[in-house]
Amino acid sequence: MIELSEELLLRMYYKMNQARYFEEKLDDLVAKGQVHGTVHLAIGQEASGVMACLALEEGDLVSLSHRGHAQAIGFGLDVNLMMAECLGKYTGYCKGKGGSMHIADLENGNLGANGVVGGGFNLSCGAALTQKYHQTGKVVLCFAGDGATNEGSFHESLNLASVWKLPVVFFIENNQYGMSNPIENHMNIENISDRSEAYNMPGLTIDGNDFLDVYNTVTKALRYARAGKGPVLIEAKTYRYSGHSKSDKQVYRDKREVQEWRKKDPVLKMKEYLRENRIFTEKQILKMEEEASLSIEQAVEFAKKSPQPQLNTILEDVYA
Ligand SMILES: Cc1ncc(C[n+]2csc(CCOP(=O)(O)OP(=O)(O)O)c2C)c(N)n1
Ligand SMILES: [Mg+2]
Repeated sequence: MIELSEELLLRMYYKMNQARYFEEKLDDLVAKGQVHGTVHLAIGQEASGVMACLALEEGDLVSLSHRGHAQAIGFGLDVNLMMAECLGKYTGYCKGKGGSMHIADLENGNLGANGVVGGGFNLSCGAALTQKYHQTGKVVLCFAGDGATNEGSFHESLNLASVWKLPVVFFIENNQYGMSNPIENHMNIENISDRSEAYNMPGLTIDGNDFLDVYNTVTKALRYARAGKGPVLIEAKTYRYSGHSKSDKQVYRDKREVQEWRKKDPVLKMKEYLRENRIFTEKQILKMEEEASLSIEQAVEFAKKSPQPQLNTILEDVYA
């Protein structure tokens, strides 16, 4: 069991709430037609997204999935710049040209969210090879969904990462669906972590709604990879309450299933833990929630007031 300081626990709770509020707000803005392009919400997946990143050390790198807001918030991205990007504003991380699925910050080690399912595996291996070659002591945390582990890039990347003992942790958020397809329809195994056996690397399945399970497991995996022992595969079992993206009517699942998962809500579970262990007063808990909520209100203000990209910048930052 890893010791957690009060300061870290407060930061964890703040960030979990920030991720929840960010997405609830974004959902609102989508409904009002203020967001261009599609958006993938991870409401219900906050413990896996946020906590995995909080286990990282300064200078470590991350590659986000297309459902990456909670992951980005955990990694420490500025919610003002994230919200501006989602609203297509020039002050956003990619000057408003990328949107929700392309929030990247290369200078600070965020290799980017990725609209290509499974697109982060190879990028993460490349970045991990760089770390190994230059002996930086840094590790890459690679996020992806359950569906992405059926892509060829997953298998190619795990194979090479194992052969070359790359410092990378593959973190799979198994939210039980790939779009409208339940997991039992797209893979014939119980645990995705079993796939690690084919590549002779450690594979672990954890409760992705349990903040401590996520934080402790990722911390240990990062230590392993940092010590030069090679990659690790982690599967975090979790659930998304919202549809796959903004146009999803969710006819493929029973409402009762969503309600069952809501009983295991990661933010509420963390709150219960703080209460039961009497780590903080009710006032301190509430203060974290209020501050998180306020930061998102301010992010929306910032984004709304920000300018649109000018037409003459349309060819800037074009790579191909
Ligand atoms: C290469 C590729 N194939 C298909 C798609 C369309 N697509 C977008 S999200 C998605 C499902 C991905 O499922 P999963 O990896 O479980 O992630 P989740 O959406 O559940 O977070 C698909 C098929 C895509 N964006 N890229
Ligand atoms: Mg999925």
